[in-house]
Amino acid sequence: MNKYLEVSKEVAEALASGKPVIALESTIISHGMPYPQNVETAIKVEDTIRENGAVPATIAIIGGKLKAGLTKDEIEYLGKKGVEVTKASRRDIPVLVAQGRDGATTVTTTMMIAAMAGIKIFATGGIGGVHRGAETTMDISADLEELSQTQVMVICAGAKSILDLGLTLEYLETKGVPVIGYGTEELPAFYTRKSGFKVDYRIDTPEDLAKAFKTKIDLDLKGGMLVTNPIPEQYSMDPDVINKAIDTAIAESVKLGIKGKETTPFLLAKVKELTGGDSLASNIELVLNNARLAAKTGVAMSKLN
Ligand code: PSU
Ligand code: MN
Repeated sequence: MNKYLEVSKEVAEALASGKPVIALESTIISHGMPYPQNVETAIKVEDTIRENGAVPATIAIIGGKLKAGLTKDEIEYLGKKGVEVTKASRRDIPVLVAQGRDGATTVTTTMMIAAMAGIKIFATGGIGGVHRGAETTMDISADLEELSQTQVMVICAGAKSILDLGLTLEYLETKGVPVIGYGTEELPAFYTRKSGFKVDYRIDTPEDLAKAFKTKIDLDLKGGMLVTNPIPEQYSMDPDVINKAIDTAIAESVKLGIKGKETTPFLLAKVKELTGGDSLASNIELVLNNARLAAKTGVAMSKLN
């Protein structure tokens, strides 16, 4: 494994001395936002994690290496290349690594590489899930399988209603993944604080999040924990505006016959196009909010033994 894994000096030193480290994904950089906002946000997220007492480890596949901890130049490189970088899920790793290629890591592959490096907590925007119409397309994100087998806490703002949120929760229940609401009983839906669906448990402090996940690790229960952190009120969007955009985007993807790994990036780009700069601004703020919570939870976890 060490042959393929490359942990940056800063991240390796932090892990060796028991300092909290927070993993970050790179698909959000290459596929999630336009350049240069993607690079600016990625750097701002790293700074936010440092300001809150932890060390950031942005994860990607570069030149066939599984990297935990990127330089600013590497972040700039991924951000500039954008959607030309392969969106890398679990199935993509062997070929990309064998051929010395680049890959932008999704929630799935970020969890995998974080776990290989010994990182326990990962902050992002939104996760993949069960798509609407999955009863015929079988389009279910590999993120849900990864949450069921890899021991990393994922802190997100819920999932966008480009997905079937009810079916996504059912799938996570079947797979034994605890879904926590941070300060809420309701599953947030990324741009909005409400979805109409309940989470399994409400937890109100980073200390209690850390304790719950530490207990899962101590019990040797495989799989992760999904923490859903609602977007701050002042940045949340009008549900009617966002849901209308989502419905239009889905109708268009069906009409164009979009399939497989293209589905999520297509829907995300379309929703963004339809809602203009508002959704980008909200997206950036919710990621920063998740980074803050992840760093605080990491600090709390490093105090437990
Ligand atoms: N949902 C979002 N923003 C994202 C993604 C999903 O709101 O950036 C990205 C994440 O990297 C996630 C991936 O892991 O898309 C899921 O893709 P798929 O549905 O193809 O599994
Ligand atoms: Mn899919």
